[in-house]
Amino acid sequence: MSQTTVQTACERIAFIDSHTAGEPTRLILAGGPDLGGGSVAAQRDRLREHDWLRRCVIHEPRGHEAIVGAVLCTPEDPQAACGVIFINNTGILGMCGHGTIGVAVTLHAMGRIGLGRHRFETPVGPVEVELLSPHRVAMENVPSFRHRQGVTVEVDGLGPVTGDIAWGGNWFFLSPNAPCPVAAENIPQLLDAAARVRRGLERAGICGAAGGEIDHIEFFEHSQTPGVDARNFVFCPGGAFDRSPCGTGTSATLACLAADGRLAPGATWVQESVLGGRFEGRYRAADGGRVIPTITGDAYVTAEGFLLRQPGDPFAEGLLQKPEGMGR
Ligand code: PYC
Repeated sequence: MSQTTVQTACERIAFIDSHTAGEPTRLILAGGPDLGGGSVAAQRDRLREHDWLRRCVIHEPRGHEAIVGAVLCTPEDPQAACGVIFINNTGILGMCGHGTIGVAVTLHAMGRIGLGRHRFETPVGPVEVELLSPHRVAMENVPSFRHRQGVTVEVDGLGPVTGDIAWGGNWFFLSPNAPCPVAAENIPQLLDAAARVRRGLERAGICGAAGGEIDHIEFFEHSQTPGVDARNFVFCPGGAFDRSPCGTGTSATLACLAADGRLAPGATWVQESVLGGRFEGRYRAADGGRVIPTITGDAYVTAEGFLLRQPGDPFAEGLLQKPEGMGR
């Protein structure tokens, strides 16, 4: 067989890609900056100082706006299987549910973890995963809660839009008031509406607890599909939409359902994405009205290799088609 690898000098970043219910995760294994040791939160801060890695692996031409990256790092807790820092096209994510499922399936495909229970350390706390099969993962998320119920925001072109504000590892505004059905053919309209809602929240100074920026907007509706409770559309911070039902968004949904007394602890909620991928969610009650959500979903590895940075490449740190934060 002829030589098929690049022979000239390049910096190499080792990665494995996966998708979880259609939403991509790019696990970065080697080739990034030295993050030192300590807590994963401290390593996250160091990663932020070396933002070239995020820009290189997420932005075009090596990535695209829907990719969530997961930078593998050393956990502080010796019991944890790994540390992981999630990144996207705007910066560093607190948590990422579909990404956690993707990382678990990828580490298993690499032979680094077996079936069964494992702990991953994230900057916002430890997350427990249970690998139920080589593809199916139940992920126990960080404590989630509803912060405010029935908040109405004035939105350009849409008028008043009402929703709940909840934490599921990221801040969400969850609303049943989409201007059109939550359906694949309406994705352009849903993207536009969600971006407007986000701007409306910013303009009105509406935040999560402790001033947390509400950077995810979720529209939802009841599903007509037997065995599915709801269908959602999740708008992500950088202007992309989540192809999956969104693990942190489903966690925020569970927190709202629990607060309304509409879902009992341990009962299953089937959440479908605008593209038809499904997660199963359930929760157990925690202190202070919080819930501990468990999100179960399937992931599959899709590619492995090296991202290359050849000397002289003007886009070695990615191509910003639009200034960061302008995707909405
Ligand atoms: O699954 O939590 C999630 C997520 C956040 C952003 C994209 N996916």
